Amino acid sequence: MNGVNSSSFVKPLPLLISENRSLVLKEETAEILAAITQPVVVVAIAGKYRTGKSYILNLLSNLPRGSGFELGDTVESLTKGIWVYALPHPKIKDTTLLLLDTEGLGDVDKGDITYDTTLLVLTILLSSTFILNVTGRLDDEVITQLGFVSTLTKNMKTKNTDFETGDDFDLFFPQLVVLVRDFCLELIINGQEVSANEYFNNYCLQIKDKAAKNSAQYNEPRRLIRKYFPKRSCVTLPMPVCSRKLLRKLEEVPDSKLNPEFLDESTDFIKMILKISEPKTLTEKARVNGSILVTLLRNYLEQIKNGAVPCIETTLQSTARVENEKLLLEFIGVYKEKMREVLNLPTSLQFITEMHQTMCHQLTEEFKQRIIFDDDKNEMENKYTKEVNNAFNEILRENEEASKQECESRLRQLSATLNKKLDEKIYYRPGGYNEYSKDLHDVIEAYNNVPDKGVKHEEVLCKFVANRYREGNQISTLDEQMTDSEKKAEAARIEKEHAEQIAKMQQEHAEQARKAQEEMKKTFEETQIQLQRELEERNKKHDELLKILAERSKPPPRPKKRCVIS
Ligand SMILES: Nc1nc2c(ncn2[C@@H]2O[C@H](COP(=O)(O)OP(=O)(O)O)[C@@H](O)[C@H]2O)c(=O)[nH]1
Ligand SMILES: [Mg+2]
Repeated sequence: MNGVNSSSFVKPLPLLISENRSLVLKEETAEILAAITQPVVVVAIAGKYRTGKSYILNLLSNLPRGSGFELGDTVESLTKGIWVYALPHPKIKDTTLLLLDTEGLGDVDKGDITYDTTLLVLTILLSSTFILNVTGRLDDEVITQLGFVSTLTKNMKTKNTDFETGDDFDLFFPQLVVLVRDFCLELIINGQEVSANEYFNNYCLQIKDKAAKNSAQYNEPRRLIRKYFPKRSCVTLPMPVCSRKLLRKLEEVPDSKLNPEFLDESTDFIKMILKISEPKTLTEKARVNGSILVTLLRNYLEQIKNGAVPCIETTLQSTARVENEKLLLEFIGVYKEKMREVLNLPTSLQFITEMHQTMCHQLTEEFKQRIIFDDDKNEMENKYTKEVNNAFNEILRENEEASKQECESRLRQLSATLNKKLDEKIYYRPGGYNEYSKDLHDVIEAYNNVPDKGVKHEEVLCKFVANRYREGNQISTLDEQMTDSEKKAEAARIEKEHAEQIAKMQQEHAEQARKAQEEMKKTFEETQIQLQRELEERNKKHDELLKILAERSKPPPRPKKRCVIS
C-alpha cells in the first residue's frame, strides 16, 4: 500500500482561515488533505508579514511562477491563517511534501498576541521543519522574534496535568531553521568568519554568566530555544534583487535577472530543507499522513475552541484512537476488497479459508506496524482480529448465499421437465410413481454432476428432496390405489372370461355331443337302413335261393328222346 499522494493539489489551498478572530478549519481542504495516506514531511514557515515567506515556499513547491502561494506586494497580508500545498516529495519515495504558509506574525490588521500565538503553536505542533523567517540582521532581534517560546508553556502542554514545565516539548517539536533574509553582513566571531549556523548557535544563543547583569532575563529565551529545539540551524539569504521596483514584482523577475548569490544560496537552502526535513512522526514509530495531520489539527482546534490549552498527550491519544479506527476500517476494507478479487463465489470452504489465511498473513503485520501508540496496541490488535473474523464470516455467509442461489437455480432448471409433467398430471396414473421416481432420480444425478456448486449443495438438495416428499407420496398413493382397483377389475375380467370360456366350452361340448348323437343316430339309422337293406337283399337272395332250391328239388322232367346224363 503506497498510499494516495498529493495529486489533488493543483495550487495552495486555505487550511485554516480567520473568522471573527478565531481559526476555522476549511473542510474542503481538510478533506483533500485527509485523503493523503502517504507519510508526510511538513515544512512550515512563519514570521512577520511581507518578509518573503510565500516567495521562498514557492521555490520549494516547484510550481510555475504565479501559480503558487500568493505574494503580498502591499502591506496587507494575503495569507490569512494557514495555507497548504502538497507535492510528491522530490527526494523521498512514496512520501508527500506538505508546505504550510502561515499568516504573518504581527500582522497590523490582526495585532492580537493570542491569535499569533495560537497560530504559532499549531504550526509548531503540525510541522516536521519549522522555518522562522526573519529579515535583516542576525542579532538580538532574531531572539526577540523567537521570544514566543517563553510563552509556549502557557499555550500548550504535553501531559494532561495543570502544571506544565515544557520539559519534554522537544520530543514533539519540529526542527528549527532560522532563515535570515536580505542579509548582507559578514559573520565574524573573535575575528574569525563563521557560518550563519555557528553564529546563531555560538553567539546569538550564547548563555550569559549568571553573575552578569540581567542574565536571567537574557538567558531564559535562549535556554528555552536550546531546550525545545535541540535540532536547529540558521541560514542567511542575500537580497534577491537590488531594485525596490523589481522586489515588488519578484515573481515576474526571471532567474537571469536575480542576484546570482541569491540564486545559488536559495537553491542550496531548498536542497538543505529537503535533506534535513524528516517525515512527521507522532511517536518514534507512528508516521503522520494527511489523515492523521487533519485529525491532529481538529483535536487541537477543538481544545482551543473550548478555551483549553492544547494538550499534546490528550491530542495524540484521541488522534490515535480516531486514526486507529480509520486504519482498522481501511485494512478491513482492503481485506474485503482483496478477498472479493480472488474469490469467485460460490466456492469451497477450503479455498476461502486458504485465501483468508493468505490475506491475514499479508495484512496483519502491516496493520500492527501502522497502529499508532503501543498503549492502544493490544486493544487494537484484538479489535482487528475480531473485525477480520467478522469480515471472514460475512464472506462465508455471502458464499453460502451464493451457493444456495446457484444450487436452487440449477435444480429449478434441471427439474423443469419433471415439473411440466407434474402440471400435466402425467404421473397420476397406475405405474406413474415409477416414472416419477426415475425422473426425480435423473434430476438428482444431473444436479450431482454439476461442478462448483459450493457449500450449500447438499442442504439445498435435501430441502429439494424433502419438498418433493409430499408430492411423491401423493403420486405413490394414487398409483397404488389405481393399481389395486385395476387388479380387482382384471381378476373379475379374467374370472368372467374364464367363466365365459367354460360356458363356451360346455356349449361346444354339448354341441359336439349333440352332433355326435345326431351322427350316431344318423349312422345308426343309416346302418339300420343298410342292415334292413342287406337283410332284405339277403332275404331276397334267400328267397331266390329257396326258389332255386325249390326248383331244383322238383323231379326232373322225363327225358324225351334225348341222351341221358348219368
Ligand atoms: N526584500 C525582499 N523582498 C522579498 C523577498 N522575497 C520576496 N520578496 C517580496 O516581498 C513581498 C512579499 O513577499 P511574500 O512572499 O508575499 O511575503 P510574506 O508575506 O512573508 O509571505 C513581495 O513583493 C515579494 O516580491 C526577499 O528575499 N527580500
Ligand atoms: Mg505570504
